[in-house]
Amino acid sequence: MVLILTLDSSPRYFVLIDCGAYYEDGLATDITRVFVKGEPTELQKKVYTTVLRAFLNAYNLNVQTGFEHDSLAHNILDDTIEGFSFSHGLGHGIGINVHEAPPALNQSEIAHTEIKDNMTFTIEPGLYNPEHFGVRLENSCYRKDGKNHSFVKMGYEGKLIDYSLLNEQEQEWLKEFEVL
Ligand SMILES: [Mn+2]
Repeated sequence: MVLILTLDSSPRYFVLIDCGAYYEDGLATDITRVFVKGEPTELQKKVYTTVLRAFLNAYNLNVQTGFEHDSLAHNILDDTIEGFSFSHGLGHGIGINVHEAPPALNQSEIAHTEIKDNMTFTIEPGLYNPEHFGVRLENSCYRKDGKNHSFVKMGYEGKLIDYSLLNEQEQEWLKEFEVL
């Protein structure tokens, strides 16, 4: 488990928890959530909501390859918030190992392989400013009937969502995760 405390200029601490567990038969899981102590700043909400938008779009829009999923996320995250960048691939295959391929969700050659039914992988967009703070939201997912599904049913930190930044479609998609 990785637990990162990131300190804003005010006492509004971000906690990022990236963790997973192995099922008895040896299959891995991986999830990341971010929480805030106290009332978040507008910037914290903007960064969090932008990362959430990247997740919702990459998860729901019907594209076939990891390369296309990754590109969708970059379109939302790149050059959106000054000082913050999306500095890693959107996701990785997951199975007996926490990181394995195929599939791969990034800009590499192997990511041009089509994501097929029953493949399992993560979707984990993020935005980071090394001097300030970072947000990553990660779900373990699988492909079934040509659509992405999530093993993760955990919801999101409501205080950090700026609904005015989500369009109607994104608000609808979010309902799938409105659980504890
Ligand atoms: Mn991961």
